[in-house]
Amino acid sequence: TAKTIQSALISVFDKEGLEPIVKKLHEHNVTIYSTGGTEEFIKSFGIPVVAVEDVTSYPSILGGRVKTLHPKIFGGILNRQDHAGDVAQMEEYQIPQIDLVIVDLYPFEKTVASGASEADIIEKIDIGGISLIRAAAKNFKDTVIVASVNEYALFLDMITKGNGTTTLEERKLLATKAFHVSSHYDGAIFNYFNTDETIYKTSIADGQILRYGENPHQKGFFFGEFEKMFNKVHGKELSYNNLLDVDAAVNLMGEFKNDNPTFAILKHNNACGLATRNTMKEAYLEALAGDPTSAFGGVLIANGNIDLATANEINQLFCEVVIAPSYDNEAIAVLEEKKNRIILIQNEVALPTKQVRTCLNGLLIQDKDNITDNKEHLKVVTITSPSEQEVADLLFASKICKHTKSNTIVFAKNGQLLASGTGQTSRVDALRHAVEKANSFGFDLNGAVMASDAFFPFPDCVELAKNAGITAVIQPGGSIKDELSINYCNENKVSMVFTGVRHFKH
Ligand code: 93A
Repeated sequence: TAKTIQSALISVFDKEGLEPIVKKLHEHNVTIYSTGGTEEFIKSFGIPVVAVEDVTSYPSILGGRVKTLHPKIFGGILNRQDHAGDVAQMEEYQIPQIDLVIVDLYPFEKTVASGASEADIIEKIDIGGISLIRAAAKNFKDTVIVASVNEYALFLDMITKGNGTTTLEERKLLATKAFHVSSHYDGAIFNYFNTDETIYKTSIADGQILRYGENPHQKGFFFGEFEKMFNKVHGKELSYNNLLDVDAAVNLMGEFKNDNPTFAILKHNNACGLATRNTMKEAYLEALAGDPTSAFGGVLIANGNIDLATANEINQLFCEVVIAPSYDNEAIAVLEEKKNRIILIQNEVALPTKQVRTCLNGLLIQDKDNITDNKEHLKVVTITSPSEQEVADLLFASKICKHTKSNTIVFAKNGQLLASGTGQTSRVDALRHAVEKANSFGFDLNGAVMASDAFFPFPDCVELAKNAGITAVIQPGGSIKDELSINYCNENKVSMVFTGVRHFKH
């Protein structure tokens, strides 16, 4: 697949860095075709160059708007060398082969940034150059494309190594980079033109204008395929905040997919109630008991079918959204009694494995936290080991902890979330908050377990927990002062397990 470069079309706005390339091409006896300014530049090194006008028998017209846009040029780039028809037509129309295209586009973004007039900006929309790039990249089997100054070094390296030839893999790599250049270029043009969100909407399939963003004075959009994930059976339009809560709910409930009937109530993206029971109704009632105050206006999610008995209970609560994989018909009829209540049937659809958010003037992208703590992760670090029920509760609490805003402390007992401290700037505050909450709703924390999303830097957390009645603790471990927390637990008959996995969520 190694191909020798015998001819090149060079048309660059920025001439910098071109000299070593043309010299190298000349060494390999490459015929060079070029446009006005670039032609002059190459000539200045005493290297022979053929003007594009001499190939097309056409001058550059319309003030340079049409220079390379001609079948003799595009034919030379796009012809398939293993295609008999193409080969015959190249002969018939006297089209010269072009093996290599080097382009540096009109500097559109720079011109916009300079505050130039609209007319000047429009003139900097490159048409011929972008077409040369796309044509050569499309025909990477036969043609080499160098679409930006940034690829000069890579390209020089390739032809030096290949002694004037390139491999198919190299050409495909350059084509990939070329399409990156062309898509970025058109994106920049779109961004310049787009000042109205309605254009934005119609330009991206399935984009949706939300009533507003997080607050009424903020505009908001959702880009995604909501209908793939859910059948909306009833209720008002989902808001920006609803969508965020639904996202949190679905991710959280994903941890309990294969468990007994489990029900969760979320507020502000955190679980304020969650329980696993033998029936969905019991699970709902025990989730509600976790924090009946916060449940008002919450987002509800079940890991299984919602039956009539459960729906009758839910119906007594004012809630924004109910999500379940299925409902009995009578249950839907009951839930529909509230006009605005959003009822969603959740389909089995895989969620993205990456997470994206804006950061400064760019984006942060990361893998999702896809580790669920299980029995095999647990390393008992204390003299006493947790009982079987405690182990089950520790893993249960850890799943909730993973989906709660850091710093977080979660208390659980017998498959029920008793309280959590969420989104605090100190872990001790999260713990104090959780104790206070549990007490205020009448929970006895004796024999309950505690999960922490990250390690304890000091032994104060285990001490406060023990005093509140906690008998078993799950945490990642890894603090230089772990020993102090372990010693305290040993002296006070609290058992503790390390997972080695931190679950920050910011
Ligand atoms: O105005 S264009 O869109 N029309 C064309 O046919 C065309 N062909 C190449 N601009 C065109 N180019 C661009 O000219 C190249 O992308 C490059 O930026 C520039 C090089 O012009 P010169 O060699 O005259 O300096």
